[in-house]
Amino acid sequence: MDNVDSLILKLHDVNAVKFGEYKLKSGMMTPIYIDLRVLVSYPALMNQIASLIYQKLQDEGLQFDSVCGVPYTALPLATIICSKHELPMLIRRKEAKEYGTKRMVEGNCRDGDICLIIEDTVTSGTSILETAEVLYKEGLKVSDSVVLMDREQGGVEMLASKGIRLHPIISMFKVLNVLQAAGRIDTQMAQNVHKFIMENNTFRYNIENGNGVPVPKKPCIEHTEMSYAKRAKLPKIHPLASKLMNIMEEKQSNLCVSADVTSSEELLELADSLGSKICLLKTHVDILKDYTSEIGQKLQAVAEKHNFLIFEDRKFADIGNTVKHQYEGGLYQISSWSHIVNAHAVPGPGVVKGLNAVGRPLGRGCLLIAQMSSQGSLATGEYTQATLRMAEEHSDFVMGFICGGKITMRPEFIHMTPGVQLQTPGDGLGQQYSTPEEVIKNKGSDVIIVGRGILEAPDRLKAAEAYRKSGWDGYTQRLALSQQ
Ligand code: 5BU
Repeated sequence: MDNVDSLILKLHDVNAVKFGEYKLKSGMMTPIYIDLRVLVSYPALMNQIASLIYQKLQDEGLQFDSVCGVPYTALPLATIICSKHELPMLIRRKEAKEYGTKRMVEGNCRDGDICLIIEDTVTSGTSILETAEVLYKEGLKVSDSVVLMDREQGGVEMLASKGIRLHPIISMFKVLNVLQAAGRIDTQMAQNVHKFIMENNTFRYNIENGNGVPVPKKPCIEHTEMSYAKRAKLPKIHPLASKLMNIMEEKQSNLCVSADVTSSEELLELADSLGSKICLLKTHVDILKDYTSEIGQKLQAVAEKHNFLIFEDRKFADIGNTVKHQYEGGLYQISSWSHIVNAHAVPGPGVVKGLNAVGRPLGRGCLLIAQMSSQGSLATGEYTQATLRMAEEHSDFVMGFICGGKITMRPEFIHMTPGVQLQTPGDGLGQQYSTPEEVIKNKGSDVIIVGRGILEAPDRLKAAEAYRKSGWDGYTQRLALSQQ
């Protein structure tokens, strides 16, 4: 059992993590309550947490001149860390003194110094922001904050929008996983809490329970949509998602053509003729009737010529060891030529771990299938949420999702949506279509995936341009709407 797992169990033992009906500072009722104030009675636990926080700030390579704990719970934690590692500390007063200097911060504040904030638990991020604002008034800068527990309710995103990077050590989903695996809570409780967190994320779009179609819920905290160019520069973004977003911005295209053709010649011709219109080419290599090992290399050359990426829509769904072979070997050797692949979350995290072992050293990325466009799809509700959680726990390889629309407000993840056409309602085989405008502007997705809307058009190039324009218009309108 690793350090974090054993800590979670100990926190549960001392009632620092409780389940029931509790009221948060905001007045909101919650089925899970984290109260780390009791920790001062458990010195060994205090030391363990202080070590974890110090480890985190070292792992992240954070630069700072002083440390400030958010009063009161994080104050003794900051004290232990600063004392042990001889770091200068600052104390933020909760209330100004009645006499003397009336200062709100104790300790030496030098203009322009960077102060690292330490916090025990984050919900929306407002406590950290309040502390940062007091520090700003003293001329200090705050760029990073380390928190032990992240309730995953929008704190990371809210603070990022204010220029503070939050580095959480333990997510609420991790707490649920560990406690459930140890038999401390049952599946029903884990699901209830999970649902609560997802539905009360102040920055995340809500996921409707019934059919899994994400509906934009007005965020409690104003959120400004970020441009692809801005998202490409986020510190935690997957390098390939960053590259793709830069391509999208440069080519003004969020169009992925689904090259569902059965001859290699047609595939290469399609890639070359539509290359200038697309950011991504999606393939089903196993439908080619004349596949040869040069196809991958030839496709790569066309992708380089027109500056787009390749996405093999392989939909891996087996145990880690098998997908490793399927990705790397066999006839198609997918990992050698496809920048991106996708996978179902159904097998559990092993599928991502297996793909990661092959793909990450090659700089590849993976999309998880969180929702499907086909009628009656089972990838809805709880399943979508579990997929999201898996992506969050493997964000070093998972760069985004296949989904119907935006399912997370984390801007480093990219959303790609198939089932897009300008006209047809369906294909008689269960495919369901939405328009580019609906998918990008209303549902908040990033990339439209279009197959037959372009392939079956009398003039493929003209159709690709119509989809490119429509998708891009949806994006610029969405940006404009969020800035009003
Ligand atoms: P269409 O011709 O635009 O309907 O093609 C859609 C493509 O996207 C096709 O290759 C499908 O295999 C793929 N697809 C999809 O349609 N729906 C999904 O949920 C997923 C993939 Br995942």
